[in-house]
Amino acid sequence: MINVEPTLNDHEVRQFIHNGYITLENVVDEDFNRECESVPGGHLTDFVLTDEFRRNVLLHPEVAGVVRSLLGADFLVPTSAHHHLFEAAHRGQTWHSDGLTEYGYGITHLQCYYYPKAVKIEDGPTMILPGSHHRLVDREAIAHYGDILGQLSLTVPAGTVAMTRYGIWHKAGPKLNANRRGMIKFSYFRTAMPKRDWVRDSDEIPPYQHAGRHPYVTEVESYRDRRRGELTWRWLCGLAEVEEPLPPVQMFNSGIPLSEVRLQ
Ligand SMILES: O=C(O)CCC(=O)C(=O)O
Ligand SMILES: [Fe+2]
Repeated sequence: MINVEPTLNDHEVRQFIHNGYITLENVVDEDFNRECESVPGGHLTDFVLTDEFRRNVLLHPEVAGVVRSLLGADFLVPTSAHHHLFEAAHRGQTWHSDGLTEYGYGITHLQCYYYPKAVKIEDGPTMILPGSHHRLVDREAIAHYGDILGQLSLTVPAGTVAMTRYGIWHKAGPKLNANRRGMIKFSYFRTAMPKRDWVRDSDEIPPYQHAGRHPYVTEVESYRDRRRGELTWRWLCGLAEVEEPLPPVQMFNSGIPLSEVRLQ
């Protein structure tokens, strides 16, 4: 099996639980980014299955290291993707979460956004709301929101991969120019119940530490967030008995177990 080393430690796993995302800036090689700039918009399969895409993006040691840390050893490697390509100026999407966003506290799915080209504020960056991944609501109920305190525009250098909890609220932000803005979106899935097998200083499981309130969170929701975080932490550490369907329910994504991937 291709060797993938975990890269996150206890603290970084807890930060991911709290924020619902992690960004790896400028990790993909410049030449490969340039190749991806001419990829057409829409559903992608053949390109995603190439050794080149796997080596440069899907199994890049930093990207796969995060996946290995959060989804365990034999995760499903994406076999399809969607290229969200915008050219004309537009007003931006409305806030939403995607597809069949999962219930439950386990981390079984990572949805990733890869930006082959740098994204500036006028290019219509993806916007996310850190910490929103447990707020499962009807899409229509959040679509009318404008700016939300704490929202983040992913203005990023070329070759950045943002890795998110599937349920995180997000949208494409308003775009002011006619330049190409691409984002290739793909998902990894868990196949086995978790244990604490990321980077560890000791075998003793440290308690969950709540990182405090996101800017839009008030008192009661804050202790709900703390509790949700604790439940996810315990689940990831193998302390919770709650079983989740593995791999989780998928709507349009597909994957191949890491143990079955062969690179030429
Ligand atoms: O392209 C983006 O920045 C986000 C697109 C998106 O979230 C969607 O179409 O579901
Ligand atoms: Fe979306």
